[in-house]
Amino acid sequence: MLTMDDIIREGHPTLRKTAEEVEVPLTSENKQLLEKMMEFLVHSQDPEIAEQYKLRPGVGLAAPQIGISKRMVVMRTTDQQDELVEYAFVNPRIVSHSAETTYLESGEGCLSVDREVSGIVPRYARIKIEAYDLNGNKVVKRLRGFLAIVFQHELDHLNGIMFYDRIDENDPFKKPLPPQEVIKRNELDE
Ligand code: FHF
Ligand code: ZN
Repeated sequence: MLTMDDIIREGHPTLRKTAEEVEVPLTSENKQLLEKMMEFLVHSQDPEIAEQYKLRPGVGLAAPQIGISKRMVVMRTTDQQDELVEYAFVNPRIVSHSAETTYLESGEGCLSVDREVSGIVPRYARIKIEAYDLNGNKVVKRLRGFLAIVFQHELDHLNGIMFYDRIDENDPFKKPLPPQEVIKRNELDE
C-alpha cells in the first residue's frame, strides 16, 4: 500500500515537470497504479487506517505526487447531493469553463506541502472536462463546487503547478472579481 513515505514533497523536481500523456487503453501497470492511488485515498479517509499509518486525509492525488510523471489523477469526495464520487482520470483536460471564479474559504492544502499556506486560490467555478477512465472509455463531465476545485488542483499537478503559485503574493486574500462586476467606463466621460 501507498503511505506518506511514497509522497514526494515540495522541492522535488518531479512536482515541477509537465507530466507525460498516458497511452490509452491503459497498460495493466498503469491501471494498477491508478487503483493503488485510489486505495490511498480510501485508506486516508478511513479514521482507523489513517491513524495507524499516519496518513493525511486526502480527496485527490496526482501520479506526479508519488514521483510518477504521468497524466493520471484520482479524486474521492462527496458531491453537492452528498453522494460519494470516485473518479480515476487519464489525460484529463478542461474543454471549457465559466468566466466566474470561486475559491475555498479555508484555502487549499496539499499532500506534498508540509506547511500551512494561507490565501485565496482562484479556481473556475464550473468546468467541462474530458478524460479517459480506467477502462479506456472517454468521459465528458461537468463539474462545479468542491469537485471542480479538486479537479483543477489535480490538473495543476500534471502541469507542474502548486496551489500557492495561484495566490496573489502582494495581496493573498484579494477576492477575485466576479465577471458581473467588470468595471464599466463611466458614460459621462464620453
Ligand atoms: C487534499 N485534503 O486532499 C487536501 C490536503 C483542493 O493533489 O482537502 O495534494 F479529507 C492532491 C473533506 C474536505 C475531507 C477536505 C484539493 C486538495 C487536494 C491532496 N481534505 C483535503 C477531506 C479534505 C489535497 N492533494 C490538505 C491533504
Ligand atoms: Zn496537491
